[in-house]
Amino acid sequence: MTALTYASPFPADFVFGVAAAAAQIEGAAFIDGKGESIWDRFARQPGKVHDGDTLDVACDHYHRFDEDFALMASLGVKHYRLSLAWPRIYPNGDGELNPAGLDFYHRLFASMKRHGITPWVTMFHWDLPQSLEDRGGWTSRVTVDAFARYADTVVQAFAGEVKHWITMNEIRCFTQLAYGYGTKAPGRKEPQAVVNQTFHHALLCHGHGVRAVREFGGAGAVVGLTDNCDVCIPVTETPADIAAAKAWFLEKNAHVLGAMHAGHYPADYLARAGADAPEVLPGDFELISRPTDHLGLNIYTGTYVRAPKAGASDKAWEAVPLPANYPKADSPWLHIAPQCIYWATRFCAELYGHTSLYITENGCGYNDEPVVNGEVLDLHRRDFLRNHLREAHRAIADGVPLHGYFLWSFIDNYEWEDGYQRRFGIVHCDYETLQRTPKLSARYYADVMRTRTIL
Ligand code: PNW
Repeated sequence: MTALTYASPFPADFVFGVAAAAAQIEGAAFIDGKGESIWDRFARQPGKVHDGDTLDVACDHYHRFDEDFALMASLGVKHYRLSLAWPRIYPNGDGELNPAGLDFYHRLFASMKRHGITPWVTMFHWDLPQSLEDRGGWTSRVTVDAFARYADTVVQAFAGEVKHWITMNEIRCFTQLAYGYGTKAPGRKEPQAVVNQTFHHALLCHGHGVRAVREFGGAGAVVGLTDNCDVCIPVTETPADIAAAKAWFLEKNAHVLGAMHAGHYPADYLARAGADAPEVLPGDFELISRPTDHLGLNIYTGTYVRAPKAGASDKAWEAVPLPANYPKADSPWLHIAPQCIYWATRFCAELYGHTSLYITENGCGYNDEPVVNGEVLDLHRRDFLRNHLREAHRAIADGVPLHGYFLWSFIDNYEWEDGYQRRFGIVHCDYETLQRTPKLSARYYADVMRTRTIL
């Protein structure tokens, strides 16, 4: 292989795609037998979601997927990461199967095929069936057993249509943020011991997802987790700051990536957790640490880290607080730090030996992006993409096994507790008319995908 230089195109087999998730775009929340999800319930509780926005209609992708895939194809999109709505397939999480749910996805995959788009399918992207939450949700092993059955069902049903599987999306968001901080559905504020147990159950479900693909996925099926690892960036790219960032990365990601890699919870994680450590049953880690084919990373931002001044601290690292005027998107957590792409992928390869990495999400959310004379001039998003793609390119040039990039998101959608006000799409959605209008960033990304070059 000839070396990649600053101006070279991305490698010929590098995957460019776009991403979305069922609950955020499908709508049809109570149609054709779909059961209630924890987000359907949470959105109706006063004060939980911006403006009380619900998922009932969203982008109405349920009825408009053909139009959406035609638009994707016209932009040259060849890979689309989507998720399956568990409550569409098992309205109560377990028990009775809803054949109309499977039919919907068969029709959707057929449309993708007609439009020349390859599906990358996430089994679980946060829309837990409410019935399972009523029985303990992620705090209970009932959910693990139900997920095992659901994973078997979907892999068997779609083995002919889907070859790229992702088990879970962002474990931290539906455990720590949902059962600890309470900002995401179901909005519980449990003690850390309970939260740690929800992490453990999510890891078990990931293992069941891998098992299901190995058993039923058929020839050529591949599977991995999508993690939103905590990301750090060395303040200066000097050996001392890089070593500090690496130590920080190991510590912050010990309970998901570290545990999966080691085949047990790392000793320093157990020491920090103390009495709050999760309960582990015999056989759990055989499932959790089953080998995968790839690791997906959702990367949006990062923490700056440096080596402490000599004698200043007994820690190996020091986090650097951001000044108040540091640039950010409208999502309050989304500080703009493009090197997050480079360092997250590089550390995953170096620390855990991953040989096939994908950015399964990267993007930015803004509030006011009006259509003016038929255009949304989102130069801010064009810049964001450009700068982050540059860091993906740099990672590849440095030998990091980064094989693809999925932009979040194809279309503006339901941004969870921020409702519809926060727009992440390269396609604008008018929530009254449901009209789709590609933004300037869509034209930009189309040109990048076509030329495989950062323009
Ligand atoms: C991801 N954070 O969520 C999700 O996978 C998507 O469903 C979501 O729409 C997208 O990113 C944009 O938010 C995140 O606090 C939520 O750092 C929160 C954080 C990161 C990602």
